[in-house]
Amino acid sequence: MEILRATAEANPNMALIKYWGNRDESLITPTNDNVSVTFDKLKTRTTAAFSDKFKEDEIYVNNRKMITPEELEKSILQLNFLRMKYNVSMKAKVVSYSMTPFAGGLAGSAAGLCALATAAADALNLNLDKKELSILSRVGSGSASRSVYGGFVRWLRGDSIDGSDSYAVQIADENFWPEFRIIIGMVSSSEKKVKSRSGMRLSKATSILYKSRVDYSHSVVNELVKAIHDRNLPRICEIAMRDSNNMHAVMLDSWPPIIYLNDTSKRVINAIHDFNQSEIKSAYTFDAGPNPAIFTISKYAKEIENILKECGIENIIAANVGKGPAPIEEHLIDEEGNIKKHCLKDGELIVGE
Ligand code: 2P0
Repeated sequence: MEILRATAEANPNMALIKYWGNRDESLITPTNDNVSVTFDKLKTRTTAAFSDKFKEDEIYVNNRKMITPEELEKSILQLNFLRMKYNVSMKAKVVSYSMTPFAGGLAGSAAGLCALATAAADALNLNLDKKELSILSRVGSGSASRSVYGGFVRWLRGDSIDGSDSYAVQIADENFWPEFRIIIGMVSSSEKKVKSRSGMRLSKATSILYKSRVDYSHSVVNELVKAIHDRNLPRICEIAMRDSNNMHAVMLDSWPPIIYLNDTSKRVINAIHDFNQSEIKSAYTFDAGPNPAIFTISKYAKEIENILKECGIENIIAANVGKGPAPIEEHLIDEEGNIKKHCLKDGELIVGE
């Protein structure tokens, strides 16, 4: 029986204006437009194979079969959406290798669900345009909708009830600002206690500040887009820091409160403000975890790395602006549908027979 397969790699992204809550959680349509930059480290490679001989969907991530409903949820939601929308009946086998630490608040699901959407659409020859690919990525994981583009990206919240106008558009491509850097400090790679999706739900339902966050982000998003076009680092950084602080204030204002920042995160916030004293040259931002990501430009990158070290962070990843998803010839599933051996060696994915 025939097997249709394709492989893609996708990069993660880091938000400058965050997504934190949905208009409709089943469709993953955000309450506010949000903006990110795609970066060129911690990518995910995924092979998707479809065949009538597969009896059920099987998902493998980093050489481990996903078993629990929680582990399977995002991929299965995406595959079911794809089957319904594009009239496909075949089950899928998915093999994915994520070079992102699992659920450490490091946008791992963005690269993962964008790579799956890209590979699955290619395997089925759907010829999706970027808008359709962004929507398919979105229903797996909201932030994945932004990884369909390299460079700086805006995810439109849209207004329709079916989610058809909620997708990503590119603000500037990956070559627009070669000096821009994203420097990530790995404070923790352990599983986060409150998953983003349930945290967002709780904030939207209980935070008194939530509505003002939505109004505020709406009021500032066009200015951020302009600041990116102008390569206005101080303005970009101020908006990004204030948005991160605003989101974490909403998290703390949720009931019961959600706290992702730890003492190291707070040391980084203070150290960056010290570094920015005479002029804003960098910005911290935190997702649903304690790991800081610092936006800056190349001439300050070494100083930023030293600041993170002084804050007690040893594991630092310095990334450039990255590109959108790309097809890969080297599959993780062979022609018969068997998983090929694969592992990471010196930062490269080695694939055997
Ligand atoms: C973001 N985050 O804009 C925000 C900021 C976390 C904080 O998108 O439901 O990976 O975990 O798959 O899209 C994290 O959530 O969603 C996220 P889930 P996603 O990047």
